[in-house]
Parts: sequence; structure tokens; C-alpha cells
Amino acid sequence: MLNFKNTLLKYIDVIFFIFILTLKILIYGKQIETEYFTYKSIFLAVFASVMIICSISLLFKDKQRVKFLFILNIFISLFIIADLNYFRYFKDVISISVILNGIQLLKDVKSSVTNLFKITDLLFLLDIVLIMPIINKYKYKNLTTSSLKYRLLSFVLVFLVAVGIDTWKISKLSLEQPKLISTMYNRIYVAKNLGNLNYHFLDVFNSLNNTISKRTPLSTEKKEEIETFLQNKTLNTSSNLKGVGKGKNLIVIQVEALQSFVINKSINGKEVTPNLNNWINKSAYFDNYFYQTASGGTSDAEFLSINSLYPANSGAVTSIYYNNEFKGLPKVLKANGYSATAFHGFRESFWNRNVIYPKYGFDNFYGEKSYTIDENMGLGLSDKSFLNQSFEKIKDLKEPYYALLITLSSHFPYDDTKKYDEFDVGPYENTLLGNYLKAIHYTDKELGMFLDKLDKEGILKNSIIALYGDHHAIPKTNENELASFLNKNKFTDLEWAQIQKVPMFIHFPNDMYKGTYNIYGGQIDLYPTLANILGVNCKYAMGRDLFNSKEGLVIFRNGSFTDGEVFYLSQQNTYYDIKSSSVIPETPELKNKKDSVLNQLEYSDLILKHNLFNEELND
Ligand code: GP9
Ligand code: MN
Repeated sequence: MLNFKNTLLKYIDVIFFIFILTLKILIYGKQIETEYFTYKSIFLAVFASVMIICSISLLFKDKQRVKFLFILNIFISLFIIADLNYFRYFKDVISISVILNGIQLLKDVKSSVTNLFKITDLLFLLDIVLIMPIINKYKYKNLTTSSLKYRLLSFVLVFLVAVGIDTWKISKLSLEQPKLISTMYNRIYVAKNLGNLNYHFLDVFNSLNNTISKRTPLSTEKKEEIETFLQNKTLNTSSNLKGVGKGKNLIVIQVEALQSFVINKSINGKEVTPNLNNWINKSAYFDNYFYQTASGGTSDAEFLSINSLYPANSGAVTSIYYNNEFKGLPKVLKANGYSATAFHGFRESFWNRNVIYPKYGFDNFYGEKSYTIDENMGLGLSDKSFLNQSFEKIKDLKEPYYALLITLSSHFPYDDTKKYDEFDVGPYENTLLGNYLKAIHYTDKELGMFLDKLDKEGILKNSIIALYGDHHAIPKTNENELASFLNKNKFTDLEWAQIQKVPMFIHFPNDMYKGTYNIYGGQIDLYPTLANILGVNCKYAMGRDLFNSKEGLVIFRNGSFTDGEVFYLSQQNTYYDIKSSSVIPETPELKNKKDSVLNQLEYSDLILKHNLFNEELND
């Protein structure tokens, strides 16, 4: 008994540290999550994270240990306060990328820091001034340092147990939300589920990992090879539609989960997307346009379309390469006298947009804070309200302008059905597909109103409009619903790959150049295609101008590709003839194509990894 009491007193500083830090992180957790928070659900992960950091103190002799824990407590508590204040403004957690881009952040927060701070935040420091000095004083009086061997042993033991528990909790979250940890697309969600200490561990780990992998130098030969490849890309033989939109405004609309299979489809005689169908008839419509996104979801679609580079092979470009220089559409248009503005009615920090958009070259980003959140649907502000408010902002833009709008309401899992308009989905009522059809029918209506308004207000006659879907809507797990909708029994692998198309159309003033263009292409081709129309340079693009390419080519992040005749599926290492749907053997020509595809993916990866576009843009 006496022994137990002695041990307790010997480690009183450690025990108190674990107790108080766990408590502080739990309190922080409660502050950032008011609806679904339970102490029980995050306790173990928080406890384990505190134990990990505390285990280091066991290596020190008593006196140093006391000091170490004291400083650590101050440091973590201040960080919690900073995180809390950051949350009050951005609804997010601080990340390394935000710290490294601190200047931008300060610009955003402006004078509001003082309004965000609450006097009660100081309670996080109360123990440091009241309790810790007493414990420290007691410890200084009763120094009982153990042998190095004992200290090492206790460190290893506590560290391993804590890491074990923590790894288990992190893997569990990773299983529930695949890609969350590697892409960090929703940082606050990580902090909510694992506590903010764990979140910061993971954020630091990801950042270090990426920095280390960027270190390996690139050979001059490789660099030249990439340069030659890019130069050859710009040598176009034909010049269709070159500069036909010179000096015109450009409005690009990226639509959440808009997949091609809904276009021109009806249920019980009613069109799913009557407005888009109508606009497609008045525009240059690309009916073999694929999304090429990877783990970065929406942000990959933006990245591909803006910069004409492939998404990262793991993780999201926006959270790994936020410090890179980019030479995409906003930069090039700005060099040609345009203003460039992005619009998205959701949390600014989601997908690290507030950090990456200035890097892409946007002058301005209207995020959630710039909108009146007067109508919620699904994830956030409804498309109706978003498009209405954006319309007013667009009218005030400095001409010629480039406006990029990203919609939100038709986001998975499409379950805000009560708020969508009445739309009879027949046998698909209460299925994921049925709910999606309702959601996209709603978004279609709002897009139609927006486009009509652009027309009525005379904006259309002086603008080029491009509209496309960001990525798939129906996951593989629900393929049977989609198969039945398309009157099929089941999808073959080829059919499933072929259905991963998103509509893309470009509208010209007076409905010029309208028609259906069958060339196989994808999101990577948007920037070169628009650059040609607007008559601006496009030297730093991996994609192709779809109005001036004879052959199709779509390369997917996993190495699959198609040219419109053959579809290669990398997961099976199999070539399919699209017309006959049959498997065909690899010919030397196909082998060359496959090698070139892998080269192109490698070039894009190297451009990102070595920040190859970091010199001044000479346009
Ligand atoms: C949120 C929206 C959703 O800002 O872009 O991203 P997603 O989950 O579709 O990748
Ligand atoms: Mn999306």
C-alpha cells in the first residue's frame, strides 16, 4: 500500500500531466463538436495520444522530467487555444500548410482575431499557474531519480502500449473513411474523431513524409525529357477555333457529382436534366469526356481542369503540393489582363482551398464566409442560393473575367430529399440512385435558371461558358441500381469503366459551334481547350486541345487509358476493343501507348514533386 502511494507520488507530475492534458483535449473536442460528441467515443484515442507524448518524459531524470512536462503543457495548451480560435473563424484545425502560408491566413483573419478570443480560453492555462507549481515544488523537494535502464524500460513500455492503442484507433477511422488520413481532406473530422493532438501528429507526419520524398534530386536528362514532351504538346498542326473567344469573359461551372448517364434520360416521360439537355443542344458538347480524379475528389477535378496536370498518385495535391508554383488557367489569363475569381459556398479550408487557390493564381475566393447562408441543403449552402448570390458577385467583376463556380447540393449521399423539388423517380424511390436523380434534377433546375439569367442580362453574348461534372455519382457498391436504370443486368468491367464519363459543354455567344464532339478526352484537356479558344498561351499543360486533336486519349491515375477504340484496364492488365467489347492481345503499338501513358503520369508526378514550374511565367 505504502509502495503504491510512493509510486503515485514519485510520478505525480506524470499522472497529473496525463490527466489534465486528456481533459483539455476532451474539452476542446466538445467545443468543436456540439451535436454528436460523446466523451466516450474519443477518450481512448485522446488518452493514447497524450500517453505517447508523455512517455518521452520518462526518459529524463526527475528534475528534467518535471521541466519537460511543464513546458509541454504550456506549449500544448497554447496550441489548443490557437486551434480553438482558428476553429471559431474557419471551422477547421490549424495545419502545417496553414502555418507555412501564415501571411495569407493573417490577411484572411484581419482584425477579427480579437473578436474571436474568449476570456474563458484562459482556463486552459489555469493549471499551469495554479496546480503545476505546487506539484513541481513538491517534486523538487523529493527527487528520486531511477536508473537509466529503468527509465528506458518504462519509456519503451508506455510508448509501445500507447502507440498500439493509437494505431488501432487511427486504423479504425481509416477503415470507416478511406483516404481521410492520407488526403486530410476533412481535417476537422480527424480532430473530432481522434482528438487534436492525434490530428497534429498525423499532419506533421504527412508533411514530413512529403518533404522527404521531394528531396531526391531530378536528373538533367529527365528534366529535359519533360521539357521536350511539353514543347511537343503545343505544336498543333490545325488551328480550329483559335482565339474565337479572345477577350471574352470565361465562366466555368464545375458541378458536383454530375455524371453523363443522366443526360437526355427520362423517367415516366419526364427528363432528369431538362435544362442541361437544352444547353447541350446550344453548345459544343463532348459526350466522351471522362473524369480523371483520384483520392482528391472534387479538388482533383479542379486541379486537373485548371492546371492540366494529373492528380497526385496518393493523397491530394491540395494538401501535399500547396507550396508549389502553378501555371494554369488563372495565371495565364491574368497575364492576359483578366481577373480570376473562384466561388464555392462551403468552408474555405475544405480541401485546403484557402491555401491553394492563391497559388493557382486566383485573385479572390468567395467561400462560405462571403455568402449569406440562408438555405441549407446536404453539405451546406443550397445551389439555388449559391448561384443567385454568385450571380450578383459576377456582375461586379472586373472585365474580362474568369469566374470558376463549384456547386455543392448534389453531393453524396443525396439524402436531403425533402428539400429537393418533387420529382417522380418511379421504381428508384428510396434508393441511392433515386435520391441522386432527385438531387441532380434539382441542381439542373438551378443551373438552368442561372444560365438563363446570364442570357437575359446580356452576359452570355460576351462570355464563354464551360460546364462539366467533377466525378462519379454512383459508387460501385450501388452498381445494380444503375444497371437496372440503364436496362442492363449487370455491368462488365469494360462497361463500368466506360460509364465513368461526365458531361462537358462549352457555350459560345450566339450558340456558335454547337454540336456533339465525340473525341475521347477528359478533365486534363479543359485548360488547353479553353486556352485555344481564348487565344492565350498554354505551354505548361499535359492535356490536349480537344478542338484540334484528331485522336482521343484519356489517361487515368491508375494507369488505365483509352483512345476511343481500345480501353486498357490496368487493374486486369487487359486491353478491350471497345466496339466488340472483346479482349484483345497486346500489340507492339499498344505496348508503346501503354509505355507512353506511364511516362506521362511519371512526368506529371515529377513536375509536382520537384516543383518544376517555379520560374517566372513568361507569356
Ligand atoms: C466540398 C465539396 C465536396 O467543398 O467540394 O468535395 P468531395 O467530397 O466531393 O470531394
Ligand atoms: Mn465532388
